[in-house]
Amino acid sequence: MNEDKPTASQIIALKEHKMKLSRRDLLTRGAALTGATVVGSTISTPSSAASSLTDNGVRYKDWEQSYSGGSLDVEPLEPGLPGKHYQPVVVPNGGAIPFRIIDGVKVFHMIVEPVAHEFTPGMDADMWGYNGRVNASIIEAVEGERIRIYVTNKLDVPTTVHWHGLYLPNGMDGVAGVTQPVIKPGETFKYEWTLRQFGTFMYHAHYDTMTQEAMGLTGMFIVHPRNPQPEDQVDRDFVLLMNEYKLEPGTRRVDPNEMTDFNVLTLNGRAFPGTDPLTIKQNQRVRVRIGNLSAMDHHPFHIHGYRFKVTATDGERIPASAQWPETSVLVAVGQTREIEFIADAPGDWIAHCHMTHHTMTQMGHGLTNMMGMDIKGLMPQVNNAIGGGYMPMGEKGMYDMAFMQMDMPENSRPMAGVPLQYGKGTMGGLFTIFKVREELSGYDDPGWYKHPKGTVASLAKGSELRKDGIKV
Ligand SMILES: [Cu+2]
Repeated sequence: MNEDKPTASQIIALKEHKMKLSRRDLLTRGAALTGATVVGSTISTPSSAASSLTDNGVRYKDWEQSYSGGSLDVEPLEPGLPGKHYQPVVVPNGGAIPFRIIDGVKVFHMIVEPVAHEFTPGMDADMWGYNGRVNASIIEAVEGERIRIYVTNKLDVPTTVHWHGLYLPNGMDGVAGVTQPVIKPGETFKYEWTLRQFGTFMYHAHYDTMTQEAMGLTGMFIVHPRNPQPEDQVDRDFVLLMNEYKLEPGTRRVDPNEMTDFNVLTLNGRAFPGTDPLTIKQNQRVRVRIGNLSAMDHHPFHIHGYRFKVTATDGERIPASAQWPETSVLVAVGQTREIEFIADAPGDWIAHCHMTHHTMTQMGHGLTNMMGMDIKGLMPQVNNAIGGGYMPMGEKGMYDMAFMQMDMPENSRPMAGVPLQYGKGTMGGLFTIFKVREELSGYDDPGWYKHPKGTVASLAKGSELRKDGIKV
């Protein structure tokens, strides 16, 4: 129906007014442009135009004009406030950078600085971060508002900040040398633009990026919709950023030169058991915004006990008809994904990268396979000879390490032996737990789930084996 398509100038006119309009207005305007008729608050359309009037119809029309948010020259809307314009997200092990409002502009102050960072209790590293945190300081804003971000560089090297996935004037893109000079040590730069989109985005250093991201300079950037629709609203809205580092046992400096063998895999800068659980009341609707700014690895993030829907990427919210079900969502380097589910099943549901080496902290690779060998007494001898740091897997895998009294190098954790409800575990790294409870008085860690009697896997009784004809 070519005659029903809006002309380019109509699209531009629509876009110029877009920021001032509610979503219903947008639908109405879109309907007018596509030849639909509007009766009261109900939109009726000729069947030929119906396909362009899905819930995202107007935004898809934008694609004919622009992939980058349209005209820069939009009139900012009033700054959005928590509790009034949006429900703040939850950042396990982290938080939002505070803001103040000056003459209708939301003003943030980011500080790039050295951070003494704890990956998990017993394992610290000297890193770089934003506002005192590594990977866990977020910027939270609202579609349509104008933001001004001051960036103060307290490192002794230059840096810049790139706003990843955001529509902005080219000169605000934060690429050292291409769109701006570097921010020298001690300098404060100013970034300012009007947000013309909503969703889950990221930010990171864009000068000597390989080194600076490997030292910790990444974070998440959340933009809430100006006019949230029922499908945008959830009860718990979590943010998780995935990263990977190399920290040799016995050292405190992460190694930016590592290209493949990362040994500390993190969520919001923390490795299990240092990751805060995600606490949820039964039947709450949950969103998890997952980003990946690892150096080299894509991570399939898997949640036990649930399926979820992939509802958005950093490109756009996915129309309901195109959202797809998963139990693991692959988040590639440089991507974000939003997933949603109803937490109707209580319990302690673990969630982790499904690449098994990414749930092991300080796993040593390139070592001799010890499976089936008797290595008792070997470690002290080897470490004596080479000055420490040798940590092979056990002769029966990680299992025997969990129970062995090992001489651990300083500032490292055993790969196995995390105390859990039913014994010691053999996991670390990119791993956390969704704690879904029938009753909650707050969102602090509620402890381990108390399983109803008869619902936990248990040792089979002889009588049961006999009855079911199982011979062992
Ligand atoms: Cu992974």
